Amino acid sequence: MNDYEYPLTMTGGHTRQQILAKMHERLSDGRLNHCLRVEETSRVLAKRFNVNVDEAGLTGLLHDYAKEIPVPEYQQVIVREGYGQDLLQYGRGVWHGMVGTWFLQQDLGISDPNVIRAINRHTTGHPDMTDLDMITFVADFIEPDRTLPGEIAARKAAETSLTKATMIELQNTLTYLVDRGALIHPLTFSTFNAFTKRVQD
Ligand code: DGI
Ligand code: FE
Ligand code: FE
Repeated sequence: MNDYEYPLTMTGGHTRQQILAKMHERLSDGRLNHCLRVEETSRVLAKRFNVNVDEAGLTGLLHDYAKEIPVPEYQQVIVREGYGQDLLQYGRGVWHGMVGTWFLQQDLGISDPNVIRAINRHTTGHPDMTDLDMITFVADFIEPDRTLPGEIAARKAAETSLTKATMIELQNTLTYLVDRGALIHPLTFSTFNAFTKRVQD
């Protein structure tokens, strides 16, 4: 079991035990364990690519905090907090990143801008993703329980390049969404285009 403590300035003053208790209220055991694996993987990637290990670890731990919040609660927040009507057509798959941070701020007072940004961007990506953003994005995809061919290829790429690993994940996600006939968020497309150029540079 991981037992990393994070600076209280980053956690809204909460200890690890308090954060885990709150996560337990919001998440199934399976998803909570996924979060713990993403935390671990994020810390490994942060050391490998010289990114702040506390920021990466805490982001990994909290990235899916809002994944199981009921749909009507999301719909209320999207309307009331001015996220825009357009976002309502997507589902929790898209909402739990960009709207999920609202719940993190409410429940735990998490406001570290780098942590919030990386969680906001962890599902769709963003054309301007930072190394921390890419670490969260990639760790989510390559944590040890992920064993599909695309995930294995991304894990291999992440030994040397966050950009290449991110690109593999974007290709897999887009293919998956197209095959399912799902609505694709504009950020998913713009991130894919931006990374198509980034890997060429
Ligand atoms: O939360 P996780 O399952 O660990 O991983 P994630 O945050 O990357 O979410 C993946 C889900 O989000 C997966 O079901 C695909 C979905 N998704 C990603 N981009 C888009 C999307 N769904 C829609 N409809 N549109 C997108 O652009
Ligand atoms: Fe997620
Ligand atoms: Fe996840």
